[in-house]
Order: sequence, then structure tokens, then C-alpha cells
Amino acid sequence: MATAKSGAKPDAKANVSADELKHYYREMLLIRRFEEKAGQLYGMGLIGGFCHLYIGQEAVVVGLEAAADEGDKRVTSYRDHGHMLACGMDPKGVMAELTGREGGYSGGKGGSMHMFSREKHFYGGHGIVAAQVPIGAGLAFADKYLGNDRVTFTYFGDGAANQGQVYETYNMAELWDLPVVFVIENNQYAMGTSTKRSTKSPTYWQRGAAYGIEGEEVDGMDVLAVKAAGQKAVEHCRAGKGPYILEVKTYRYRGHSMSDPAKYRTREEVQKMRDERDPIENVRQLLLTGSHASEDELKAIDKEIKDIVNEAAEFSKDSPEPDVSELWTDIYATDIPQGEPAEA
Ligand SMILES: Cc1ncc(C[n+]2csc(CCOP(=O)(O)OP(=O)(O)O)c2C)c(N)n1
Ligand SMILES: [Mg+2]
Repeated sequence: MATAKSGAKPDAKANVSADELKHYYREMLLIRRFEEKAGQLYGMGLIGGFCHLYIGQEAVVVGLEAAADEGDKRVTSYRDHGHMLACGMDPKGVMAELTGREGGYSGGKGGSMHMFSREKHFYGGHGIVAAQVPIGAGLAFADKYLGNDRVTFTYFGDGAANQGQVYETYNMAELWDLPVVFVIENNQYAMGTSTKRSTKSPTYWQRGAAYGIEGEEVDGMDVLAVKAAGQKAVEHCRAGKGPYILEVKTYRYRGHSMSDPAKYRTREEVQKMRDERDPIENVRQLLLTGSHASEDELKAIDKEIKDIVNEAAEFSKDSPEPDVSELWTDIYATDIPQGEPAEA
């Protein structure tokens, strides 16, 4: 068993095409603008309950989606809007769920933390810290049982990484060689608690070593580094070698949720990350300095994204509230998929 600390291959930037870079730019910008709009709608009282924004962390999910194939699965925490958009869920359906409307992914009954898409293999959206980790292993178990080569991306935070059920899951995932990529989104804080205050050994990626799970640390502000590490992890899983851990170093710019007094860090700390490490600005610079795109082309993409987000916001306001009778629907599963085990 070996663990390795590494990032993107040195040639990751050299080999990337203009179209690929533009795709990352567009996808990350969609998440950012969507989240900014969600923040505004929250401020206007159109979104209720908890709402955790993903601003600053966009390169994590966009990089990993670039390493995923059709049919691969994903499951995450309550900070989930970016994951939904990156796997291709409709911004209108996501925003309408935030505003609690009929046109939302859960018919307006789930809200920010409880959305799912069977079509896109997105399994939520979980409000209990680390609860999604064993669920991710269960999804991977199903794929192993059915004998296909699908992989499950199981995302969780640095705070969640200190939860006991993560280690029960590691043990079983490695014991059964489950095809699961454990993605630790280390944004340095769990609510108002920095990793420095909560964690004795902050190299989360190494913690799988006790179970024989390989892992590595990745620069989560660099979408190309994330993609390269994701591809390596996915190859490992598809080759039947069991789980893999990626600790992706990232940063959230906004508060933990919409009600966060932000007294646990300085404005300067946040501003420094925004100025020096911003994942979208990084790709923008790669596009411009490599002459892959002109300022005008990028402006056109910005406009295209703004329009998509505005349409989603309009849809989420126009969609009606669910009927009261809907309180009694979607309680029990009725169509449970069945499958035969793969040949031993
Ligand atoms: C089991 C449990 N304990 C506590 C909470 C309250 N809580 C919600 S989010 C959170 C912090 C989790 O931080 P992290 O895993 O780093 O994820 P991040 O919010 O940074 O994405 C806590 C303690 C909860 N939801 N579930
Ligand atoms: Mg965190």
C-alpha cells in the first residue's frame, strides 16, 4: 500500500485545449453567478431555511466532473448547489427548489439541502454532517454487486472528516474494494472552527493509510490539478483496486450559511484568497495569456451565464407553491430498482 502527496502532472496546463479551458470557465462561472443570485434571493426573503453557498470552491466539483463518465454517481453534503449544476442538473429546477416551488427538483418540498436527480445520478444533498459518506459506499457497493464499472464520488468536508462513520466506511470500502472516490473538500473551516483548532493531524488524505486506502492532496483552486487527480482516482477505482481518497484544498469565500457572523477569520484572509487564488480568475488568465480567448469572447460567455441564471431566478419566482395535498406524496419509495448480482 502506498500513499502519495501530489498534484497535477507538470504538463497538465500545456496539454489543455482552448475548448476545454472555456468549458471549465463557463461551468465555474455558472456556479458562481448562480450562488450569488441565490444569496440575493435569500436576502429578499424568497428563499427560507438554511442555504450554504459554494462560492470559492467551484474548481473542485468542475474538475472532478471532468474526470467522471456517464453513469458515475455523486453524493454530497448540504453545500450542494455546485455539485448539482456541475453534473448537468437544470439551474431552473435547482433555483425553484431553493424558493420552495413546484418546479423544483423535489417539488418544492426539500429545499437547498434535499435535492436528487436519478437521471444525473445525483443522490443529494445531506444535512447531517458525514451522513453521506456511508451512503456513497453503499452506492458503490450496488455498482460492484451489479458488476458494472461505475464510480461514486463521495464528497465531504474537513469537519466531516473527523466523524466516526467516515472510518467505519473506509474500513468496509477497502475490505470490499468498493469503487468510491472519497473527496474531502478541505475549505479550512467547519462552521466557525478552523482546522487548526479542531484537528491534530491535518493531513486528512493520509488517514486512509490505516485501512490500506491510497490518497493524495490536491490544489483545489486549480481546476486542471483537480481534474488530473480525479482521473487518477477514477482509473484506480475502475481497475477494481478499491477506494481512493482525494483531499482537495479549497476555500469558501462566503459564510458557512446565510446566517454567519464571520468572526472567526479576518476580511483580509478572505480577500487574499480572492485576489491571489481565485479558480475562475486563474482559468481566465490561462485563456487570455495563452491567446485561447479574447476579452470579447469571455464577455460573451459572461453574458450567456448571466442570462441562464436570470432565467432560473425568474422561473423560481413564477413557479407556484406546491399544493397542500403534496404533503402526503413522495413519502415511501414505490419503484425500487432491482438487479441481479454479477457473476463471481
Ligand atoms: C452530525 C451533525 N453534527 C453537527 C451538525 C451541525 N453542522 C452543520 S455543518 C457543520 C460543519 C461541517 O463542516 P465541514 O464538514 O468542514 O463542511 P463545510 O461546511 O465546510 O462544507 C456542522 C458542525 C450537523 N449538521 N450534523
Ligand atoms: Mg469545511
